[in-house]
Amino acid sequence: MKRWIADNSGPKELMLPKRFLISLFTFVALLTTSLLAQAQFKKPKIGFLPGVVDPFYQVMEIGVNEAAADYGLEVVTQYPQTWGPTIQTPILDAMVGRGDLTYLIIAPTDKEQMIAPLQRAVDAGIKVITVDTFLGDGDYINGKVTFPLSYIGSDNVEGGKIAAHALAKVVGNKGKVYIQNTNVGASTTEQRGKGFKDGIAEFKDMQLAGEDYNLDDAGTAAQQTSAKLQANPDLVGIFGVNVFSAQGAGNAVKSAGLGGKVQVIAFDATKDAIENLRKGVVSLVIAQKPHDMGYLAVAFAMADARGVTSLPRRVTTGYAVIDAKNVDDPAVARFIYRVGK
Ligand code: T6T
Repeated sequence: MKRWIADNSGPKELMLPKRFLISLFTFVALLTTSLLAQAQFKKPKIGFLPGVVDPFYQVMEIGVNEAAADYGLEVVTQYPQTWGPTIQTPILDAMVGRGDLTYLIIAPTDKEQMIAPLQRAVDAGIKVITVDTFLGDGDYINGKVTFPLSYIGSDNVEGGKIAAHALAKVVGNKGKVYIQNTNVGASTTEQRGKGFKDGIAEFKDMQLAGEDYNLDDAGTAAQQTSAKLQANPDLVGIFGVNVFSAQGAGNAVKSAGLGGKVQVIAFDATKDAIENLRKGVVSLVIAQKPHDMGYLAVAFAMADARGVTSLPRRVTTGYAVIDAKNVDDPAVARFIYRVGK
């Protein structure tokens, strides 16, 4: 091939070596193929719909945003102000109605009542990943609901058992205990309650003095706990199944002057739970890994969009169990939910 170059001395012929030309053609061909592949790949646009505004989901959002930044993806996040399908469904419908989201990462607030609204999202072409909570029985391979790509969250029955065993240990394997729970129908807290009851049943000298539902409100949790403490002066321990349940239970124990006498096991490692641990009101804090849940959910959406077909339908994220002895160990303290400053 000939090329002409011009300078002051007039045009000259430039000969390009054959090997160079072959490399050039190969490079152009590869570039074209890769550009075509990129043009065909549409980056996912993700909706993130947590269960409620609380430090657990705020840490999850940090994980979501970090993964989105790493992959260069856009995420639209909408928080319900309170827990429940009545509040969550219209937000979900509005997210579907936007028409631009291709994946939805959601913590369904009710395992039955959120099935139909999420089926509508799937029918509109949105792929669903559930984080923290599940739909149906959580078995997305053989269970009654199989449309979500995956369920990423803690093993909550196991979490409830950890709480029961820890409480039994601090109270000397005997006495009456009580559960502060949130909402019937929330898969996570229901499973924690079940795991706790199963765990307590292993101790012949321990009894369950009841379970109250606070509808995810710390004030209600405190009132119910105060009433339970008054009616049961021999109560030795309380399991607070999540952020607001543990907060309310802790406040009631403190205001009754029973800190250290009635032991509280707190699920979720908030600042408040850690302060109560340091004061001796709470004897154990069970930290989940919401950051991992959020990060992995975005990574799963990206992988699915890229054509990955072997994504696990269930990912269990694990716990860090925090007590007064290990709370300052950096390997454990990194799981305390830190939001803002
Ligand atoms: O405990 C978490 C979450 O796992 C649960 O599903 C609902 O409550 C929290 O968000 C804490 O408030």
